[in-house]
Amino acid sequence: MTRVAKRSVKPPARPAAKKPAPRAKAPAAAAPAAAPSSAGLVQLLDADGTVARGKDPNLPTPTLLFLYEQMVQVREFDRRMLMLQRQGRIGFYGPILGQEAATVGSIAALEPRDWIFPALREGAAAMMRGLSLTEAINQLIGNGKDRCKGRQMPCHYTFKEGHYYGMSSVIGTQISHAVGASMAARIRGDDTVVLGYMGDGATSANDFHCGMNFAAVYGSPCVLFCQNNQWAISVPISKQSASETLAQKGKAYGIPYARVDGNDVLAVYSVTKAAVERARSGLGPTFIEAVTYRRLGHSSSDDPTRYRDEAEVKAWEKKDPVDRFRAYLVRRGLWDDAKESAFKEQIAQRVNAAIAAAEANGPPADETLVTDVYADVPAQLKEQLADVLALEGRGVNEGAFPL
Ligand SMILES: Cc1ncc(C[n+]2csc(CCOP(=O)(O)OP(=O)(O)O)c2C)c(N)n1
Ligand SMILES: [Mg+2]
Repeated sequence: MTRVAKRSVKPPARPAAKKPAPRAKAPAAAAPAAAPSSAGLVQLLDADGTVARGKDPNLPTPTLLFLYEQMVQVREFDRRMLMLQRQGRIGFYGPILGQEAATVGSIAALEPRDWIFPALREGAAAMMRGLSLTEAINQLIGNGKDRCKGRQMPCHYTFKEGHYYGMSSVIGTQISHAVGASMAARIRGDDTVVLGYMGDGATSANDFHCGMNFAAVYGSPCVLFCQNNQWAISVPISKQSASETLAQKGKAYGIPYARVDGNDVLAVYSVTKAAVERARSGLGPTFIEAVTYRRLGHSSSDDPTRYRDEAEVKAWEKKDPVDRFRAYLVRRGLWDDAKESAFKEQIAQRVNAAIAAAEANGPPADETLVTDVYADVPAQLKEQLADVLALEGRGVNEGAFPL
């Protein structure tokens, strides 16, 4: 073994340390904000569902009803899926309660040919694009009819025909993917627009910088949409960013930006529509911050009562996006109690039927463990599969995750 010789010479004397300049006092961490700044906030619907004179975008009745029905459907789907998780019928679920307007309103602003690159809470987009509820539940269960054959985390739907890109758990990655896909569309010469989503937490990720910068420099035909739901698991927005708003980050990159009340579906739809049209007409990207609130836990594995105040949640319940929009529809004579109860009954039946259909599907075949990666399954994988098959019926690891 070679030994490192001891130093025989003295190390040079260090230059006399300069007295360090007094450090600026670190700002005290702001308390989790119950009421985010209202700077530049676009709002059309008041808390009670009234639209100020001259501000009503006057959307056609079928569009208004579509927005409302989708919001109600996703809320019911969410409620039922959380129940299934609590009953052990699915392993995990990420709810969107409180964010229905931000999700539904922005997706509805696209044309069917446009692509969606979702973040954590836009599963409703796949269903709005035609993924059946049964297929969505197949994915949550990870059964044999799941397109991903149980290889993805629940809620990571994928729906190519609906131009819905499979979500990645790795926060922020989809931002640069969305920008890249929009560039691809432009190079191909079509007028597809890409809507890329992110949460407030993703604005601290490298991909946010890469995506925003690239989109700005190349004038990519995309809309980057941030659902600022005030929390990134247990980290409040006040510890995520020192900017007054997230929208203003667009300014630094040279991207036009907008800040919208994310619990106001009319405002979300209108702002996103304008941004989509801008992108489609070759005027480049827009960054949108939708100010909203995640009313439940980050996921079914989270307990938000451990890190946030219930009073904050209660304050946001009063800004409920579904109640607010229903009040608007009722005022316009487009909705009433009879329609509400008939529709809720219809949705409940639709979800019940979808659960029953999905639960009737068996698990993926064992063989699928080794398919889809190589054109020809390599020998060592064949061998491992044979070992797995040999365990079948012998009660080994039955029903338990073998860790
Ligand atoms: C690169 C990366 N870092 C950390 C995580 C762990 N993680 C999962 S979700 C999440 C918070 C995301 O917050 P936000 O972007 O605000 O989305 P939200 O959940 O509020 O919709 C974190 C930190 C991750 N998945 N990927
Ligand atoms: Mg968040």
